[in-house]
Amino acid sequence: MRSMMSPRWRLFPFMIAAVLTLALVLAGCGGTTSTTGNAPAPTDTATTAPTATTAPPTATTAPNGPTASISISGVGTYKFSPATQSVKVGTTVTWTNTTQAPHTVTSDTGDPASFDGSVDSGGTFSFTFTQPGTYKYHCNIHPYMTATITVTQ
Ligand SMILES: [Cu+2]
Repeated sequence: MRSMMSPRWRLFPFMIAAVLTLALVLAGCGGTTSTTGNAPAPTDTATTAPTATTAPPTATTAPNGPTASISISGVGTYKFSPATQSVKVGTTVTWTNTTQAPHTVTSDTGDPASFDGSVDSGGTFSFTFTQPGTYKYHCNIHPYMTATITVTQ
């Protein structure tokens, strides 16, 4: 009885092995074909994404409108140069202190607008004139330093 059964039990593991290898081969083929078909999709979005269309924000500190320059000059006796200046509405005036002393750029009155800037040696002060009118100004440290800016339309 035992000798009759033994040949079938010996074949059984080989049949299982054959079925398993067949299943693995089929699964492997199906797996590789499906993944290669989906592969090239995400590369398209990466090429169109990062284009820098906006300019760097360096223009925020510089005025957009017209500009004018006035220097604070002199040795011992100081002055605004030029002492009289006419500009258009919207002009940004920049005072540059070329002397060794500190000064101020101070409006005489608040009409039509007031400004008061301290300018150390080598420093600058800027003010944008948005209203027409006559602006008399002076230096608080040296009251003899007087000047006028006329703003026209
Ligand atoms: Cu001064």
